[in-house]
Amino acid sequence: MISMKFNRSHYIENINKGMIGQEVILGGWVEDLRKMGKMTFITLRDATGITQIILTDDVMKSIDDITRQSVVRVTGKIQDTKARDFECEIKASEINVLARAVHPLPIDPIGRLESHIDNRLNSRALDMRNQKTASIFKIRHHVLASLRQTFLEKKFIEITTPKIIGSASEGGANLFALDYFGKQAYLAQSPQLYKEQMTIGLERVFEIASFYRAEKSHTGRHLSEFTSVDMEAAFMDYSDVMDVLEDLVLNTFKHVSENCKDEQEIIGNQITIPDRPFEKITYSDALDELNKKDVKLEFGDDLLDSHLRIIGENHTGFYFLTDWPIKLKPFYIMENQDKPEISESFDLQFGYLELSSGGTRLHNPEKIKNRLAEQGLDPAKFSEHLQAFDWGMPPHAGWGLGLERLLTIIIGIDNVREVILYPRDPERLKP
Ligand code: AMO
Repeated sequence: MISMKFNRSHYIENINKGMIGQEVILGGWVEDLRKMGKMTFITLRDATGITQIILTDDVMKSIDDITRQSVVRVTGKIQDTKARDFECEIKASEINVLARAVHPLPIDPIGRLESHIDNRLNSRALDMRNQKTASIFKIRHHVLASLRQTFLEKKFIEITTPKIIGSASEGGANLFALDYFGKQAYLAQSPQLYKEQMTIGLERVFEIASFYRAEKSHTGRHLSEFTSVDMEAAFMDYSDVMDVLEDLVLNTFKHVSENCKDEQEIIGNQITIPDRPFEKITYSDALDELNKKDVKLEFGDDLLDSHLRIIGENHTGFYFLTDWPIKLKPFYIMENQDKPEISESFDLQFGYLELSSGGTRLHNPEKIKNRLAEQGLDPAKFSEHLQAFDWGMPPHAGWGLGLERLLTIIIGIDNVREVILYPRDPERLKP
């Protein structure tokens, strides 16, 4: 007899026909429960799989009551089964209810009854027993692992920059303000200034972390707290960092396609690896395309969601939208040496959806000061940042990629709230 208090002898995925006759202790959740004559059949799920448990009335008598989704520990012997869905089953000699699930439950975690996303988000932990939801988060885990692996192979160092900051890092008004021991502080919208500074010693850095945007956007692609994948590299320009981004995206697709086969099947979305190289179209090309569709824009006009949707009709997969007008770009983006009205910048798009933006950065502090002033920002407020530019700032480039947006493409859904555990948006601050 194996004696363990809570410990299991096996995960369900490790039980097989070759073990018939062996005694095991399993722990998990009662997914389903059916009484048939003198027998009770339980389907038991743990994080690795699902199996069938057979209980005789004698064993059932030892417990008062058992509800679906309760946590149980089962001791029993592996035996052959007639059930079609299982290769073997467990004949229980003992069952203990470790925690009872109180009914009615707020959602059906098996997903037989479709629940509204708001109800699922309000009961997110229970939603995680829905195999579709669990698969999304297993894929998210693999995407993060793959991104880190590719960065590592490319000799990038992972950094963690502050999320509480004393002044707006990129200008702009979309910051959450907070009181910091009587001083005004903000939640960081991106690691922009810190990641640039780090290139002076570490050369190639990346960060994967939560950042904050106080935008009242109600779309399937905006969150108030999102996960940004950021990189910055010395001695690279925007074309080099587009290559890095393309490698990262392709490696991620390959990794998920190979390592998440079950999850893709459960979600019902088979991943196709995108072709390389990703197409590159310039902002001016995009204007021409829009003009042909009778949308008249001038050079310098921003591309709105409605415009990107039109461009996305022609470009349905990944493509880079490059060479934006300098006046549409933040102060740290470098201009094209021959045509200063154009910037060395890009967005990575998937159809209409913007996944990433980046560019070559200015590394001359005087030019940065001029650009700050042009954009109505006070260079004095950036003095701590700018001092690093007097310490031997290398030419550098980088980008930021929205992890949740990328995940919606990989998973084939259209709402970022599905791919983050507890989304924060203008309406949702809890749970
Ligand atoms: P940008 O503001 O374009 O650039 O952000 C980069 C990417 O982050 C994602 N993103 C968001 N995702 C979900 N909800 C949001 N509210 C949200 N805001 C942004 C998008 C976007 O493409 N510092 C620059 C990057 C750089 O130049 O390195 C920046 O923050 O996918």
